[in-house]
Amino acid sequence: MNPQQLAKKLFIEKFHRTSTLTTYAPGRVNIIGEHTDYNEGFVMPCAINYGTAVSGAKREDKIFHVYAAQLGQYDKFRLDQPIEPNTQYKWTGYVRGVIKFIQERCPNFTQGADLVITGNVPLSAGLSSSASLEVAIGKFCQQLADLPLTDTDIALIGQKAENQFVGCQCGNMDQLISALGQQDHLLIIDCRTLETFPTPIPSNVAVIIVNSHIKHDLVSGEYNNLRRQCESAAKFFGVKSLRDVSIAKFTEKLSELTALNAEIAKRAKHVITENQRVLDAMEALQQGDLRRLGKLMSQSHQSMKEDFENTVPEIDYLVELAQKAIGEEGGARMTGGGFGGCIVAISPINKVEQVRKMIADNYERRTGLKEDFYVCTASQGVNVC
Ligand code: GAF
Repeated sequence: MNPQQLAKKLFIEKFHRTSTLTTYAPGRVNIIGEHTDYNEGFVMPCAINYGTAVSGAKREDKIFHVYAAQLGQYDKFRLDQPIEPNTQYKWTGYVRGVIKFIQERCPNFTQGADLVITGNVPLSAGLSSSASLEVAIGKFCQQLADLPLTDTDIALIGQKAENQFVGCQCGNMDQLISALGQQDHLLIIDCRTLETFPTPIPSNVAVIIVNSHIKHDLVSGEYNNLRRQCESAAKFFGVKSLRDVSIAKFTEKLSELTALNAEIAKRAKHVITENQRVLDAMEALQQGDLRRLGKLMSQSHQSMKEDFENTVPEIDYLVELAQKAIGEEGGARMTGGGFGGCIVAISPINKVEQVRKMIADNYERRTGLKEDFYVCTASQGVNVC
């Protein structure tokens, strides 16, 4: 049963009536362009065939009564009073935060509802389960009260909730791809202008995700700290964001910045070169040049490992194994915020079993952790079902 069907079924069981509205938003995997979104640069994610469903119906009052089925937990709050965090359960921040910032845009939104949330995005794996929840909730509210919000508005409200309500200073990639993803396409996003460039995934190519099972949690200080370091680097160059620093300019000023703060220089190097890699990867993909795409992915991983310093040994090992099995006809790298989570690999379809076997034969033996292996389909963004 998919999450949409399950959410509808659970709604009947928990609230003893039939739901009238169900929304679904996918998680994401990022092919290349890591930590570039909040530097107003470029990213290349696709929405995946795992997501979060919200199913519910209006109430007569102004109360939201929410059941999170995967956790067996409830939350209840009024929409006609200031929305405050519920510190008991972390997930409630994604729901309450989105509604709070919807109300900032649409102050008359006080329509109550009963709803059930469920999903199948692996949690704390760097596949954006939280962004998919924010976007699914945002779409649910938009439909519930016919609010004048586009899917892009919903994505940006989700990001704001995460920044200002939950406390993670994330960029806009995860929410935008969850809202705007396209079937069988990667989406290159200009995170400054919000322009999107859908690019078809060649039919002989598989997008593989491997979960390392090293848990990653973005609210933990590291992510916010990396973002602050990037902002300091932008200040050094006298620009609004690192998007505005060319590789030539960076090279010219590198020794000066390194003398000032070597760590910040390394962070900047990753972001500035990664932006260029996304643009090069777009070209490689359009030309069907998997070898070049693979090389760029591998450079991206090296850059995270050496300069952004957000990989962990288990992830490095998974990348090494996948790359060994794929050879030069594709590539592998860590995907998402870092410090654990998943790797993504682009491989010819006829090599998928080799990759699976290479990892199954070695990863657990070395790390004591059993990986999860997915071949994913690029999916449609948020929808009503
Ligand atoms: C996380 C964040 F939520 C994104 O905004 C992005 O910065 C990503 O890490 C790294 O590319 O998923």
